[in-house]
Amino acid sequence: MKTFKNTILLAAISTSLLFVACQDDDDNGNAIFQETCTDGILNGEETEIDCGGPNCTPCGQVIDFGGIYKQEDQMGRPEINTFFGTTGFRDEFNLTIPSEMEVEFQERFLFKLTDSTGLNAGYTTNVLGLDAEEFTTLLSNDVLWLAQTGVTTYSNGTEIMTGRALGEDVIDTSLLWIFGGPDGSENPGLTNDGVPANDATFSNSFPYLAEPF
Ligand SMILES: [Ca+2]
Ligand SMILES: [Ca+2]
Repeated sequence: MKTFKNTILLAAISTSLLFVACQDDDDNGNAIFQETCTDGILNGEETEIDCGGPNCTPCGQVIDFGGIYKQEDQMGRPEINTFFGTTGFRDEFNLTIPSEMEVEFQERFLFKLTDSTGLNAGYTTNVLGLDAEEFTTLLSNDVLWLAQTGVTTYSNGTEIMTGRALGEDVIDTSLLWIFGGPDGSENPGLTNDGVPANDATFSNSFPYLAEPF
């Protein structure tokens, strides 16, 4: 009898631990979405199949991903359209899919960079070693590259565009590439925007937002 009671007690403790683990798998006190919410059967604390309860999407509020989608914006490299898309084609740039961007915009970027009315008529090469055509070809493909291994950085002086860390000053990096010349020393008044960091520190956990200030 005693063994039977111990078995019941052990089972109850195990069930409790399993329940707690499911409630807080992300280690920061937040309930997370359960696998049972997508398994097609009524289980866990769901009130209907795969919805309701404390862990699944509320019933009746499941997002419908059907229909036809239209691209409204893109921001692979957030500063590029800001710097180069100011001559009447910002919206067009935002609506163009990445595979068509180079054909559509590289020449316009080149003009915007090197024309006498452009950003830097004296551009020769930059710290990346890219001439104007190479540089505008790179920028006109507005996607954020991400290396699957190694350091994630927009530019740390060694690695280039292997991703982007939240705290990185990508605006200053781009200004340096546009105005700094081959060794970064040209146009010193134009190679940073005077804003070295965000006003508040970014969180280290999802969704990585900074506190309001
Ligand atoms: Ca379910
Ligand atoms: Ca800055």
